[in-house]
Amino acid sequence: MFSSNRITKLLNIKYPIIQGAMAWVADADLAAAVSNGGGLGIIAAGNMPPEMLEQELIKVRSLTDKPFGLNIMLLSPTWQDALELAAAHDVPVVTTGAGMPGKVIDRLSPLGIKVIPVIASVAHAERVKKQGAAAVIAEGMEAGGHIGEITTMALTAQVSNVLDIPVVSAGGIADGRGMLAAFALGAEGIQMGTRFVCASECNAHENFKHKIIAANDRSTIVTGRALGHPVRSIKNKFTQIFQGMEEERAAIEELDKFGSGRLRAAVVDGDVENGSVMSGQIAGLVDRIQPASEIIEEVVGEARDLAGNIGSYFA
Ligand code: TUI
Repeated sequence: MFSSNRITKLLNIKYPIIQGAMAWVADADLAAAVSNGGGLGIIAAGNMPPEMLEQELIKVRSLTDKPFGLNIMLLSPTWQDALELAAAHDVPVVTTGAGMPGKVIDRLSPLGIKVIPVIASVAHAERVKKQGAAAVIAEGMEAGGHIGEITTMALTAQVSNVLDIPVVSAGGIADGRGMLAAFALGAEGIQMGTRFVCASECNAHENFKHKIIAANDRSTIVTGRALGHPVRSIKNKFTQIFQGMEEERAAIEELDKFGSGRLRAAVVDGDVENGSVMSGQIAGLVDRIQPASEIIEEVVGEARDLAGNIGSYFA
């Protein structure tokens, strides 16, 4: 159903589909389900205490014999612990987010661990390529969570133009149409987050999943620009108050304090009014909970059928 390309070969997977690394959401259960379905499942280290992360790394190997990845979020105070755990557990692939991954590449590449940074601009992409990245994930501002300023369409095409290493496209992709569009722009793989939140194997609170299912195209908002870390999430009581505070130029410390612990509240406790329901703009397209393997087969099948139809326009 998919021949192979540089991403499937690099990662040793069946389909070039990577599961987005979502803090508090992307655990061993979700990662194993995606990897067993032929994609690359990712465990998000996020702000996880190192002991808990180590348990997840042990658990994922008990659930799958397929390759998987670990995401290191570089804004986290514990990112160096995650780095050492990746080395100690010989994690096949490491993705990074929210910063420059030079130290991660220097530490892990000599061990044969493939490092694939998430980047949000052409300049970032060129820098991580020089630092030794195996591939990049070009993430547009349609994505959920911490984002850059460039759209997926503009970013994927421009990054693909300047890099000779493979490009994976992310942000605003949740079906086969998005996959095919990414390929047309020069990507050789896609990363999906929001769609995989609604996988049956995902342990995010039911309220969080239903907030995504109920969302439409205009349901998300970007807050946190004042903090220098813009974050996209679904509009709710929390974003409304936070936005008001930003408009009134509240002190950084006050905003930081107000925002602290909100993602966990939404994902773990299911408080989707006072918590941060991070989600991409494509949430409006996600309308049901289904197994990860079914999501993957559906996306690949749609892209394949559509490629045939579109090909015929040019016959
Ligand atoms: O990292 C993400 N998405 C995330 S991280 C996260 S946890 C969080 N929670 C609250 C505030 C901040 C973070 C939730 N979602 N995606 C990858 C990504 N990386 N998006 C943007 C970037 C990025 C930004 C700047 C990558 C590199 C970069 O470099 C800046 C520099 O140092 O030049």
